[in-house]
Amino acid sequence: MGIYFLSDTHLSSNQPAVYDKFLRYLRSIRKKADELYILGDLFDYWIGDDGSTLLGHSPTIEALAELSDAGVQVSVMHGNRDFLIGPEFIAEIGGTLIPDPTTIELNGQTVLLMHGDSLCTDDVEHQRYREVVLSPQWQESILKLPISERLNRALDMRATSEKNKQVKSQRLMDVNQQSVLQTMKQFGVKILIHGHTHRPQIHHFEIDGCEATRYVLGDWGRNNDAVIVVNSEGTINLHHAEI
Ligand SMILES: [Mn+2]
Repeated sequence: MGIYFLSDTHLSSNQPAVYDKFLRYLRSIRKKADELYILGDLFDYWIGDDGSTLLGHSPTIEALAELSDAGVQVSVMHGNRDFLIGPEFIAEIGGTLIPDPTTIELNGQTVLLMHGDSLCTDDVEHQRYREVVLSPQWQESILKLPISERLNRALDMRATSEKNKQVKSQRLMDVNQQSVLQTMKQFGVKILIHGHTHRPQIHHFEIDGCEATRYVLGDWGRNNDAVIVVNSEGTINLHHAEI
């Protein structure tokens, strides 16, 4: 049995191969997982829980609900694309919405879980965007709009984000190490797991003379489907999603 972590599947009906792989992966872990943590950007965009059928996401809801029914504890964190995931979706899948950041205990050690974009502090523009879209007032005003209007806005935002990614430097879009250290110290942790940057990797460094580790999950779009599986001995493994 194990604890599974994944992020950045960016599910969208435009990417049927990724969608299919994700559904097969969920089925494959049903008998092996105790817990599944989805650390943001499960969906490429989300226009409110009432828009899930329109976007073709019923299969994901069903697959996650099946996982919950099988006894797997499913926890979902918002990413910077699917921050409008709400209580209705969470109830439908039988899961829990966890805040970003969240700490959990893993084999006697406290582990910090984040989506990761809040650590990309060099990208001032993204931090400003984050502040807007995470404000309850903004979210409330968006959710009041008709579904078609919400969809148009989501597609616009997605296009802008793709365009920005092409002109921003690689360094700008990665985490800022000072922000990593500061956040890990603030939460008193030596292990951090996050996604968002699409750079699956294990980084070792020191915090106050102690060994610290940052695990980065992959994105599923470009065959970067790096997930984390923590086995019953508590070993943390980062590897491709095996089906
Ligand atoms: Mn992201």
